[in-house]
Amino acid sequence: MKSFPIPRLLVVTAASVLLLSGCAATAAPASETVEDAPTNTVALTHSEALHIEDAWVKAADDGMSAAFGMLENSGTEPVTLVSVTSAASERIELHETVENDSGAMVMQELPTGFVIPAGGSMELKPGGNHIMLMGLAAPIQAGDEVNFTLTFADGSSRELTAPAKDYSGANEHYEGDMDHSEHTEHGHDDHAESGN
Ligand SMILES: [Cu+2]
Repeated sequence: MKSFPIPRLLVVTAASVLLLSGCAATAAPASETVEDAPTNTVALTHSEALHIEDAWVKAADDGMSAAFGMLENSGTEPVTLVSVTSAASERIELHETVENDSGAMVMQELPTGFVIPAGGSMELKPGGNHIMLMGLAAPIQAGDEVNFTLTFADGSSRELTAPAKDYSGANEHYEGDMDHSEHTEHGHDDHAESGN
């Protein structure tokens, strides 16, 4: 009895809000967030803006491998790839390859992920940036299709399937790890030498 007029008022208010939202076209439905979301409502997600060409994975029996390809950003703002996962590998990192103090090329994780500028591209290639597979779940053989999930800084994600192929060059970049120089000081490193 006493509650009767109240719901009716709520209905009218809600209807007004809906009408206002409808006029605001692409604005977010919750009115309190409209002012916080200026232009992003019409921009592409990172996942939508990124095109991936010629993706491939290096075939490997165990241990480490890497995935490569061309990342192209067709959007109007930078795309940041922050993480990659796959059932094919226990751990996956985004690596860059740099020259260390002694002139050797070593790879290291890029904590910021891969940033592809608006309208630009980034090539992942042996001896350069790459998606590092650390701890293969099973051998990856040439011809296998490897599935990845890519996650971006805006929270969007996408699947990527890349064929595996044999690649014998630049092995030293993948066989060596950050602790390699310490092993060799002892003179009896019995692993990780196949690339040299
Ligand atoms: Cu690496």
